[in-house]
Amino acid sequence: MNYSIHIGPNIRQSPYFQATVADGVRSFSVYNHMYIPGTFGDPEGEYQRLMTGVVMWDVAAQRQVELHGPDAARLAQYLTPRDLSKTRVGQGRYVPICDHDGWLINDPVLLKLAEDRFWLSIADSDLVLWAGAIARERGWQVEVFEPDVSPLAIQGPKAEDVTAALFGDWVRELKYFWFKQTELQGIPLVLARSGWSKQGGFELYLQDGSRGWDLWQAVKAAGAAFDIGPGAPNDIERLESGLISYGADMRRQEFRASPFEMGFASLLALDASFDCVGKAALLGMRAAGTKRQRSGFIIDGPAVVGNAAPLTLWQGGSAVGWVSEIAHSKRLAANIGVGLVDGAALDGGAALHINLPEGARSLRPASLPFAGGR
Ligand code: THG
Repeated sequence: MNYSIHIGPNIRQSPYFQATVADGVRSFSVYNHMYIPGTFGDPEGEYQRLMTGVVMWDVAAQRQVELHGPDAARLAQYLTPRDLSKTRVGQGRYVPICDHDGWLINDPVLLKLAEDRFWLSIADSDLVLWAGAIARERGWQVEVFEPDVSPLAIQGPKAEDVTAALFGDWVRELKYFWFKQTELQGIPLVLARSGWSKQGGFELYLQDGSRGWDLWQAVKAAGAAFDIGPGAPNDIERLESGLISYGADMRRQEFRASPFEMGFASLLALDASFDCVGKAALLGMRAAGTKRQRSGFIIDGPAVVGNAAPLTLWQGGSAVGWVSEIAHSKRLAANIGVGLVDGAALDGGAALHINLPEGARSLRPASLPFAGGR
């Protein structure tokens, strides 16, 4: 490869950037206009650590959109078709966000910090513009902005021990997606049981960007006894676990998908009395029924290398969907992938194929997740 992507001023550096450089980061991607580590040079070892030990990830690119003010709860509910009426202060929720036509434009974790204060911990799209514009157009009393908040994830079966060593045994009682405002050596942060893996763990939402280096070192020091190592959200593990990646699995325009297609039907409260963006369109989609569905795939042949996806999914000469990401899973001894496929193509049972750079490969549908987590 005779090209590289340079580090420039248009893309933001995370508060952990220098710490990850010092610890040997080898590649970055860009997410929410911010560099996010890809690998520290040992993808296999980083995967094994996540599965059997503990890893620390710079996920500051999971930016927060804060809603603060008398109409914050009203805005939060208007932004998502998921019912928030039973969400308590200190609780997080996975909330699909749709546009007015019912297509997904983000799938954040919502944190309710107070009755009048929320964070949307967003996937890779500019939700701050969307939410801010809706609030202003409606004349609601709520400030919408990106606060100085930068998550650091601790993931893996030993993540709880590391986090307890840092904060105390109370963290062991924290329920999934619940969080607490706390501090570490004077560094203000929100501690949540969450993270983009199914191996268990926590996310430390740093609330002072000038302390990124300090927080990274504190976690590294407490984790040393558990052989913690740096890593990044892992494509193989997320495919095995069936975790959704907005931007890869669906995206506004090019690869649009509805919450029904993505399997979020049970998260929608379309019969509740509250109004939300896209409600009419979603009711229409529900009445019309969904043709496409999210599915896993097992891809035949030798181990796939690299990541050629997104790929058109073919049945004979007809395009019947697309595969958004593929990888070879050693744990499953199989090539796996996820995508969206016409239900009718599955009913027919006729052979499916994708075209990899080296040639066509047959594949068959598989249910998600491929593998269990913790
Ligand atoms: N943590 C935080 N912010 C995030 C992510 C995260 N922002 C970007 C991205 N990830 C948002 N998307 C997701 C997608 C899946 C999950 C969380 C955020 C997830 N899903 C579980 C599952 O699918 O099994 C649980 C969903 C549920 O119980 O409702 O965890 O990871 N801070």
